[in-house]
Amino acid sequence: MTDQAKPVVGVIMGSSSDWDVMKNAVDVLKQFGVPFEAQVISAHRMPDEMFTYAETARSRGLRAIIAGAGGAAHLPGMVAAKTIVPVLGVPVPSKYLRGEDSLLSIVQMPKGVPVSTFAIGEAGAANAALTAVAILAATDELLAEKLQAFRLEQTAAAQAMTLPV
Ligand code: RP5
Repeated sequence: MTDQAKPVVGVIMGSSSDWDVMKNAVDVLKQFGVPFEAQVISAHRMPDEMFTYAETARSRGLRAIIAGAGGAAHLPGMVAAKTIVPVLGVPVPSKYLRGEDSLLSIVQMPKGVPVSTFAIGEAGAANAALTAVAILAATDELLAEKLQAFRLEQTAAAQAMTLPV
């Protein structure tokens, strides 16, 4: 999956079974009009493709990589090992440990090679994309205005909340 313009954000995941979670990141990128690419890159089943993806990410124009994986979720960390493009890790819920294993696998990077790690599941995927938008907004004033407007919408929605008392 590739947006028409040259992608600036890469969304990768270890399996097509991660898509239901990771599509939440793609939805946010679409909402903000950020050109992206999305594909399956499995760390343990496609290690050579994983390294090529990471090694070429920066020269291909990617400015952030959102990497989702479940279980022994080594994809974000291994991608981060091969690129200086910021890697935003999304723990995908796993069958037996509900993604707590994924979270700990992704977040516990040794000092020196960071992976910015988000919440387990849909919220994490969406927030990873919002962070990618914020990274791009540092040098894109139009995107910054869109992000500010998005925040103000949430403020207004919270202010309009009522309780059944
Ligand atoms: C990881 O293993 C993937 O990220 C996925 O979350 C998990 C299960 O993969 P499948 O067996 O569904 O392909 O590599």
